[in-house]
Amino acid sequence: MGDFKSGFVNIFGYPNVGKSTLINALIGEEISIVTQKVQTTRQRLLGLITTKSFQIVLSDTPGILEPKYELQKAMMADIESAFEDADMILYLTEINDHLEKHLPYLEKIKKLHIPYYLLINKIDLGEQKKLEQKITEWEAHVEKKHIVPLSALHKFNIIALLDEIKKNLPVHAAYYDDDILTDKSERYIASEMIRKQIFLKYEQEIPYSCEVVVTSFKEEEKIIYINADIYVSRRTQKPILIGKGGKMLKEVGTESRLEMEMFFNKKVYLELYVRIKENWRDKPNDLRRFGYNK
Ligand SMILES: Nc1nc2c(ncn2[C@@H]2O[C@H](COP(=O)(O)OP(=O)(O)OP(=O)(O)O)[C@@H](O)[C@H]2O)c(=O)[nH]1
Ligand SMILES: [Mg+2]
Repeated sequence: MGDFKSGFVNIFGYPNVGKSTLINALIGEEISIVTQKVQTTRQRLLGLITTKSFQIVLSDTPGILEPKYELQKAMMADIESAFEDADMILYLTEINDHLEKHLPYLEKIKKLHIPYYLLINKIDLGEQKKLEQKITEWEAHVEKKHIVPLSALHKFNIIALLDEIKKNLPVHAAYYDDDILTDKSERYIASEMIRKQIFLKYEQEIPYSCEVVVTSFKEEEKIIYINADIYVSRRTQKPILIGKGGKMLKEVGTESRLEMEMFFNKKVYLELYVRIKENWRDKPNDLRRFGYNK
């Protein structure tokens, strides 16, 4: 066991670049929710790949932003914590990005003196010529060996990236048991599946004003009984969430239940309640209770 390798490989990038899609592609399971909206991920989440010779401890993180309210400050605190414990960094960008906004982060990463990769994601959205152009632009700032083009969505170049990660893992004992897939509980994963449906189905402020807490998770041989509270931050949001005759909330329940059944490989009975917690996004106590880094 003397040459077992293990390390924290932390993914960073602006909102919506595909960080959660990437961790799912690397792990091979949907452990982190993905939507087309920015700021989908709110908390750092670990995903593990363990074999006989190595353990990769990946971290998905929220997208980098200028915090405007307490929840966003907590999201940034998670990014900071992932910065501090990284053994390796995967900094994700998109093929159509301008370089300028990334350069300050790149400088910060270089100063850590740990292995890092500049990943160019969503290459399926650009022509080969465009990609070559983008790589040339990046080469002015990053050595070519650090640049990896990929498509997290289409799982293109994921194996090559895994090989690079393995090569640069430090020699270290495993940090977690070999049967652990993520640091998050089944309750948390279930709550995220509900939040995902809220992100997919509602517009404007609603997704950003909701938090989901699983209050009960009872697993029996053939079925899991799950109760969850959805908190809104203003009274007026409750009827919007529920929809006419309860239609919208019912859809959220059905879709998230189906996803849970796939993930847990069991029948699920799901009950949702909508509750009001005025202005929770700005209250450190509420955020702490919701599990944020406050
Ligand atoms: N075309 C294309 N779309 C992608 C690719 N990777 C991710 N996406 C899409 O980009 C959107 C955002 O993906 P996420 O994985 O949620 O992005 P994120 O960086 O985790 O976003 P936040 O959690 O909000 O910071 C989703 O609609 C994904 O399907 C890719 O390789 N190609
Ligand atoms: Mg995400």
